[in-house]
Amino acid sequence: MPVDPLQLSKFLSFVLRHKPDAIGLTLDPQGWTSIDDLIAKSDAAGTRFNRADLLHVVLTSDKKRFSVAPDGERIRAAQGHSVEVELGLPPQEPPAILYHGTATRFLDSIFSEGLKPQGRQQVHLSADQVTAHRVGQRHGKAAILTVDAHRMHATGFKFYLAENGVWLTDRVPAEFLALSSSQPDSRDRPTEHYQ
Ligand code: HQG
Repeated sequence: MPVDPLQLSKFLSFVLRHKPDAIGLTLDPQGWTSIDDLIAKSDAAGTRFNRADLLHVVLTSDKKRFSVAPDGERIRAAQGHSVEVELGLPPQEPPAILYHGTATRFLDSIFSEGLKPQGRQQVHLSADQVTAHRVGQRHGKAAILTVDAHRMHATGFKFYLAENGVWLTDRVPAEFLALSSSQPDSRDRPTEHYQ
C-alpha cells in the first residue's frame, strides 16, 4: 500500500521529537538517529516505509521539519522537540523584531509569566507574522505577539536559527513582549519553505 506522506510526517514528528522510545529508537544528544535503524524499528512496530518514502517527506515537508545529515545516513527533527536534545546550533543575532503566534486565552498568563517553552525545549518564534498567525490558530483564536529580539539580544539572551527558519530561544520575559496591532497581510510572506 502506498505510504501517505502526511501520516508519515506525523509519525516522524512523533518519534523524532517526542517519543523515540515508543519504537525502541535512540537519538544521539543532537537529536540524530540512523535512517536504517529508523526504518527497521518503525517496520518492527508496524509502520512500514522505505528510504524513498522518507526522503520524499523530508524534501516536500511544508515546514522542512526534518533534516538529513550531510553523510546521508542520519535524520533528525529540525526543531519542536520535547525530548532533551542539544541541537548544537550557534547563537545568532536575530532580526530586531520576531513574532510568536498564540491563542487569546493564553495572553493573561503570558503577559504575567512571559513566554515559556511549555512542553518543548525552547520557545518558537518566527520572522514573519503570517507564520505566527498560523501557529496561533492551532491553539484557538490567534493572537500575534511581537518580541523585542533586538533588546533581548543586547541584554544577553541567546537566539538560535533552526535549519527550517524557526527562531528558538529559552524564554521571553514579559517586558520584551507586546501585542501586535496589525493583522498579517499578503505582503508579509512567510519565511518558511513551501513545496
Ligand atoms: C503558550 C509547530 C500560557 C504558547 C509550530 C503556545 C511551531 C503559554 C503554547 C512549533 C505561556 C505552547 C511550536 C505562558 C507560552 N502561559 N501559555 N506563560 N508561554 N505559552 O505547540 O509555539 O507544525 O508547544 O504561546 O509551527 O505553538 O509541529 O508551541 O501557544 O513552530 O512542525 O503555550 O510547532 O510546528 O504550544 O508551536 P506549542 P508553539 P509543527
